[in-house]
Order: sequence, then structure tokens, then C-alpha cells
Amino acid sequence: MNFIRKLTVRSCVYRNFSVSAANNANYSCKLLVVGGGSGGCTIAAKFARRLKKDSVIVLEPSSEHYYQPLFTLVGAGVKRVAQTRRSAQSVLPQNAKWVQDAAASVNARDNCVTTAQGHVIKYEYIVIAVGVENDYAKVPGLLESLQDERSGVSSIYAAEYCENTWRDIKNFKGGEAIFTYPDTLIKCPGAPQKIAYLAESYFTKANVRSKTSVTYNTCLPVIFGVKKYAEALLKVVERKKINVNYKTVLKEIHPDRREAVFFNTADKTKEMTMRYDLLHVTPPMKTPEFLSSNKDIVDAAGYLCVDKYTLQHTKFPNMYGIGDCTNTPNSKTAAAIAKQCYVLEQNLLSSMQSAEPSQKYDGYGACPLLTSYNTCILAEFVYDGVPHETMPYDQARESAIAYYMKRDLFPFLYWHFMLKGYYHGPEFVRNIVNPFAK
Ligand code: UQ1
Repeated sequence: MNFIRKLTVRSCVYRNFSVSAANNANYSCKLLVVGGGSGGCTIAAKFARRLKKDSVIVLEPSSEHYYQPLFTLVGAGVKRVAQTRRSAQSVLPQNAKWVQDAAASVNARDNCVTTAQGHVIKYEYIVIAVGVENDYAKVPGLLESLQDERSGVSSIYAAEYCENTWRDIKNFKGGEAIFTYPDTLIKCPGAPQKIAYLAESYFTKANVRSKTSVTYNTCLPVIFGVKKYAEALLKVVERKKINVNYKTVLKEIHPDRREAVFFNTADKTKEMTMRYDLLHVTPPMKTPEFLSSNKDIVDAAGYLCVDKYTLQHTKFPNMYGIGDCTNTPNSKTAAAIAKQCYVLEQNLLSSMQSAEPSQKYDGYGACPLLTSYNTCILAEFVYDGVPHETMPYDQARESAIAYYMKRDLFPFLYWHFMLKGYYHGPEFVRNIVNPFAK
């Protein structure tokens, strides 16, 4: 049995040879998009419009699609998780075929993907857009704490737990509030500190700040990777009297004693145990197993190997990658995907016409760093931490307009334009609001 399943997976032998033959189907398509999140949905929309009906297949197991950038505001009590959710059916393009299943293996040499249910999908071109997932198991005690309503432990990094962050912040009566940042690549590297700033603001409003100590323990040696914004954020930290411990990583949680154990990245034997009343965890993250275990197409860390400018796979020219699962050294944010989707569209079209990809992704990423319930630092930058701002003011300044853009404008752009393939980042906004910028 096992042998036959392996054969099926490895060489994409068709259904007659497969173990659960009766239920298996074979599909073939011009373009297979693996993943129906921000990147997958956007790319599928673009190509479903360009190609004949059902030439595009989207492989996505989830019936729901979330606008994750709002999870921070869910954690802060400004939005409900229901406002971040739409059915996958309603956001995936009508003209594409949705196979509701997960990828189990990609065979880049034979141009086919096997699904968890044993279906085989043949493709001419493939876009991998599977994102990253939370690796709860890496921190003993984390999952059981998240699942326990009274633990005081929560995370804005999951649809099922982000409302619990608000519950914990709202019910907080003073004591130790700790916020963490893990020792893996993560999506939205600003969110772990944004939620600390919002919590601190709420504690002040609720008159519990004076009996509260707020601590941010980050794996990184700096508060933020782009110097211009790091300087501004250090002032925020100072004003809010938040204790920041650098190179400090959550190792383990003991929910029974409400204790969290941290280690120092410079000397892993140096451990520190901290008691908490509220613990917000940014979990370690990883790419899905079917991807990270496929050494043909990933780097040592398990991320899809693509050219950081063209987004084309480094070994397989009919394969592209977009979003959080690729090894491009940009900040993993929705704004990055907006820019990437234009580059990928143009380059994949070139590949389909047997030409070389020529568009280049500049590493654009944006991070609206909420610093209170009405202020935000709107960081925008390209590769190598070079600021690249859209608005006609110094975006390192905390501003109300950036807060309302984050809360109301970006979700609107996302649902109505980006997912439909019509939004490529703020260049057009820049041309309107800042027409004389270089
Ligand atoms: C953006 O375009 C975008 O996409 C919808 C976001 O969503 C998450 C953002 O957070 C940001 C910052 C941008 C950039 C847009 C402007 C107008 C600066």
C-alpha cells in the first residue's frame, strides 16, 4: 500500500494505480495556483481573466479567507474577527476552478501536484502561494495555553485566538504584561510590537497602567529593521515606558504557574523566567511541510527558492512564487504582495510567450505601525531597508491619517481591488497625493 502511494506521489501515476482510486480525480490546467490567500487569490484573478474558463485551477483547502492585517485591531478590540472574514467562494475568481484540497506534494520535474485526498493535478505553469503557518509545537505549553480561556495567553496571529487577545486586554487588572517575538521568520514583523503599543494605550485609558509593567521580548537586536522608523519607534517605547529585551526568545510556557521561560540568542544557556498576568505570543512560523520537505524547490530554511527580483523559481522556469512562502528578503506583508502580483503577472506572461521575465520586484513592503488608538507610523521601504514613502509628509511621524488608512482604507482596497487583481500597491495613490515625488 505504502509503496503504491509513494509511486503515486512521486511520479503522479494516474488514478487507476492509486490506492483510493474510486474517489480520485485527475485534472490538468494551464496554470495551477497553490494557495488561495492574498497572493494566490490575486494571481488567480488576473489569469482567470486572461485565459479560457477553467484554465486556472486554485488548490486551497480552506472555505474561509481572512484579511489578516486587521488581526491586530481585532486583538485591540477595534474590529471583530467576523469583519476580517469572507467565504473563499466569494473571493476566488468565478472563471477559475477551485479544488478544495491541500497540496501533499509538488513534482516540479513532471509538472504535477498530488493533493491530500490523492488527486493529481497536471500543470503547464505553477504559482506557489501557500504562505506560512504557526509552529505552536516549537514552544512547549503554548498550544494548551492558547486553548485555555483563563490562561491569560493569546495571539493575534490566528483567526481562532485573536479575539482572545482583546478579552485578555479588556479584563486586565494590572500586573505583568509580556509581548514576544520568535526566532523564526514571521509575517508582518511589526505586529508583535503594535499589539504591545495598543495594549499599553488601553491600560492607560482603563486606569490600570500605573500598576502594570509592559515588557516586549524580541529575538531581534533592534526594534525595527529600517533605521528611520526604528528611531521613531524607540521614542514611542520610551514615552510608553515599555521594557524592551533584545535577543530574547520565548522557549517554554508553564501555564500552571503563569511563568514563561526565555533564552538569550547570544548565549542559549542564559535563561530567564518571567511571571506573567497577560502573555501575548507571536508564534514561531514555518512553511507547510509538503513544501519545506521538498528539497528540489526550497532553501535550507524551507522557503521556496525564487529570484528576488523576478519571482521566478531558480531551477524551474515554469514555477513562480509569491507572498510569505518565498525566500525573497522583504518584509512579509499584504502590501508586498500587492507589488509582487504585478511583477509576477508580467513575468509569467513573458514565460508563457517563451520570453525571459523582465519586470523586477524592488522589495517593497509596508508596515502601518499602530502606536495607539488613533496614531500610526506608516513605514514603507524597499530592499535593504531603504525608505520609500507615498504620502506628502514624513511618515516616521505618528499620524491619525495613517491610523484611519490602516483601519478603513487598506481593507477596502484589499477586498474590492487587490483580490480582484486590480491593485498593485500605492504607486497610483502616490501619483495622486504626491504628484511631484520622484
Ligand atoms: C497597502 O497598499 C496595503 O494594501 C492594501 C496595505 O494593506 C495591508 C498596507 O498596509 C499599506 C501600508 C499599503 C500601502 C499604501 C499606502 C497608501 C501607503
